[in-house]
Amino acid sequence: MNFGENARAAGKACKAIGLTMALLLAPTAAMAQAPAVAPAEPAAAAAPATPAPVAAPAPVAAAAPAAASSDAAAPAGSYERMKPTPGKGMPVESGLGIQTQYSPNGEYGAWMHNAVLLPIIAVITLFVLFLLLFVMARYNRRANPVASRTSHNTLIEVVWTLLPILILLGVAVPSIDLIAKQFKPAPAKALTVKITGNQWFWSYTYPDNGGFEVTSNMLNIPGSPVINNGVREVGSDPSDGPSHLEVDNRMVVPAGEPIRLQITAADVIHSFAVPSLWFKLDGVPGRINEKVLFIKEPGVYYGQCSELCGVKHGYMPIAVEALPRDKFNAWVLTQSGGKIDGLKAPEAEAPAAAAPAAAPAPAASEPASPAPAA
Ligand SMILES: [Cu+2]
Repeated sequence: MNFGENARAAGKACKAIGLTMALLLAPTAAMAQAPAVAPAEPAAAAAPATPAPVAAPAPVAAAAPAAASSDAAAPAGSYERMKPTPGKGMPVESGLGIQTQYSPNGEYGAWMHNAVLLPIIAVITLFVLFLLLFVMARYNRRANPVASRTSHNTLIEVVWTLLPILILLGVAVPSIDLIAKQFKPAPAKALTVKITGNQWFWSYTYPDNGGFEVTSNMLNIPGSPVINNGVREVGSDPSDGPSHLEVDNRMVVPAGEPIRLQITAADVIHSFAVPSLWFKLDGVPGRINEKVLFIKEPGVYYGQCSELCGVKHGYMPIAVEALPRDKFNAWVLTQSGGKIDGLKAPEAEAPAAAAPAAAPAPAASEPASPAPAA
């Protein structure tokens, strides 16, 4: 039995090594990036909560000059609130398992869950079940009156030592690889969005685009008690997604490029989580956590605060609207104080030319006090 205990110890040691490596790798990668944070926001006059009617018609007018100046790509360059695709980026009726993934890490993680972990655990469970039943049937007192006194078998002891090691290694390699990928810092040119969790809503700041801030509240549900005063009811706009998940002002980001998300909180710990984008990171007061978000294709993706944060914890959903770059730029220009001059994306050339056109509206670099939204 010595050998059996060794096997178990080896298994545990292997797991411990895997965990230790993971723990060592992850934070270093995250920390390496941390200090760069807190881009002194120009205290942009955040006029988000007030324009309740989601400014659906306004964008057209505001975006028009930008579209005109960015020459050829003009027609596609105006912003319109995106209507979500049913079943995409949201939970589905009687759904089981992981939501369909729309990021490279998400696809990797889902593959690991579906093709590595589930089969391994299924085989092990069935094997152990078979052994239990076999022993019960074959070695009960009636079937096997004279018990064997064998206590050692070298072959079987070697097998049950090596096999768990190999299985754990097989799990550890893709697992550590995935963790390393998840915490790979964003490229220097990536767009930055700062996310703040509040009791009980989210705010999104765009330091690269003039520092404006968007406040995001859950829409009220018809026939239910009012959750957020002054916010319209879900379904009152054709672009609304599911109740409990849809918000008045979404976090709008470009699709197909890495985005640096910096997450913090104003009061208690919140957690920014969007299952279909393989993204979950805590927002901790006084700290900034950072991770890269990459969304493969345009769409609306829903999530929820995932850290118990008070009575309305269940009423602070997350809606991420991923748009093609030109439409994202058009959206930026619909925001009071929104600018595109600091554009870091590869397609930066065209919008850079458009920047002067954008500048005249707000007062250049400083806080746009003459809130044009109202
Ligand atoms: Cu919360």
